[in-house]
Amino acid sequence: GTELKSLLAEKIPEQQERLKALKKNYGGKEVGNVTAEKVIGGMRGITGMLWETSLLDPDEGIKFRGYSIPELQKTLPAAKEGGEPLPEGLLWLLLTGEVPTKEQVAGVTADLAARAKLPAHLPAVLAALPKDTHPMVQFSTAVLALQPESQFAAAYAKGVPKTKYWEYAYEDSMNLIAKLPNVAAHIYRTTYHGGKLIGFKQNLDWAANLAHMMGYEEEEAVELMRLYQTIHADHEGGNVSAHATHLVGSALSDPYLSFSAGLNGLAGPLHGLANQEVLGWMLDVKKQLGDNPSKDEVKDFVWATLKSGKVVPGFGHAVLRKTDPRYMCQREFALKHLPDDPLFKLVSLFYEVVPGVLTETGKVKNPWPNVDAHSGVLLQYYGMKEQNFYTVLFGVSRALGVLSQGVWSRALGLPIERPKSVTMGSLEKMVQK
Ligand code: FAM
Repeated sequence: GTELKSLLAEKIPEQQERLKALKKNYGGKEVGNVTAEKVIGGMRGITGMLWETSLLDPDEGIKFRGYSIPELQKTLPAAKEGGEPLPEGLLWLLLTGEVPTKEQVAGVTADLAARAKLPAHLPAVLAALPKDTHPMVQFSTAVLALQPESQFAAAYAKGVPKTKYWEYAYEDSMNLIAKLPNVAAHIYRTTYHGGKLIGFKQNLDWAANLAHMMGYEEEEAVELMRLYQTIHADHEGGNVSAHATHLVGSALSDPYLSFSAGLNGLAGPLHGLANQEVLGWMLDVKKQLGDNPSKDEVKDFVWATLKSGKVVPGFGHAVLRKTDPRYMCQREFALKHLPDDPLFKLVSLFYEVVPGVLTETGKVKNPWPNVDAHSGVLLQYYGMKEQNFYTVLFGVSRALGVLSQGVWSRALGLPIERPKSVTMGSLEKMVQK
């Protein structure tokens, strides 16, 4: 486990020098323009932040430290021959930019296991919430309930030098990432299975333990959890959960405070909650049109959704302009493990019908499916029917990306974020000049 931290410590000085040179030699260079439409339209396409762990190309999709999802599946160590990547290996890659060996991944698994124990007060905090509290609210509350153990907050209060911030951000991030499977499983078992908790199992990898503590032991379900935790880990810096985590962290709020902020953004129906919304929408289709509706029936249903002023969950994206590779790898998994599943057939039917309708609206910039269009169907197949829990699994994974970047943001000394806002009056003056 300490091998990861020392490799990271080796990498930081050269990147600090690189950023200093970039600022000194090219600081005054323009990188794109800002129009009134971008100011009004949610800063779409404005280049305005640094994010090292991943980069999103509108056509290629996500690259994690330069690796696509198929490349990760080929390159990262797996639990079994030809199996899905171990998320611990992705964590190593996101933090260091290097692909770890199987032994190095095992070291991270052991290090996280040693940090996984929850503090005694956590169950009582969650038990105090109303019974039907949404799992994402429970999850964000739990992360804040873990904040008293923040080493970053304690070190800052003691006045440690800036140059050491990244070390405390690293310790907090590893402690938090280690505890998330436990927290998620605790929420799942108390919310849906009468509070019958299943204990942490030594020498299981991080994702396998998450599945185990939730009550899923089937090898294929564990393989799905490894894939799921890998593909949701990061999606560059501008999406709401990454950006919120980044923004709050830039004020030197510790990793617990900033990740809780990121989770609150992930809980939005236009962002991470869409995976829950997709399942709800699919069950509506099934209820109304039965198990194998015709293309025309689905088309009418999609139009009805649009006419009622609702979005079609699981389709579209603010950056992507092609089908999300995170959708495609889930499709591969389904073709391999559950080719005849009725809900998978329905997802495939939506893939044939929905983009055409969204294109017909003339306003949707990306009519193709995103990661959320497929994820719930896979979880359902292995028995995880509680769709209101799905975004918690998304959040557990997203911690790998946003907390790794948080360590780097502190190491690079990125300043507090403070973009300029305008009133419509001042904007009118600017554009009417
Ligand atoms: N269904 C209906 N309308 C859609 C749509 C969809 N799937 N995607 C975009 N539009 C509409 C959008 O609402 C806007 O309409 P108005 O002008 O009437 O407001 C218009 O098309 C232009 O929007 P856009 O530029 O194409 O998309 P945005 O960049 O504004 O928004 C999304 C991107 C993802 C928020 C949008 O595609 C959406 O609402 N999708 C459905 C919800 C969803 O699946 N979110 C999950 C995204 C996923 F990547 C994640 O974060 N987990």
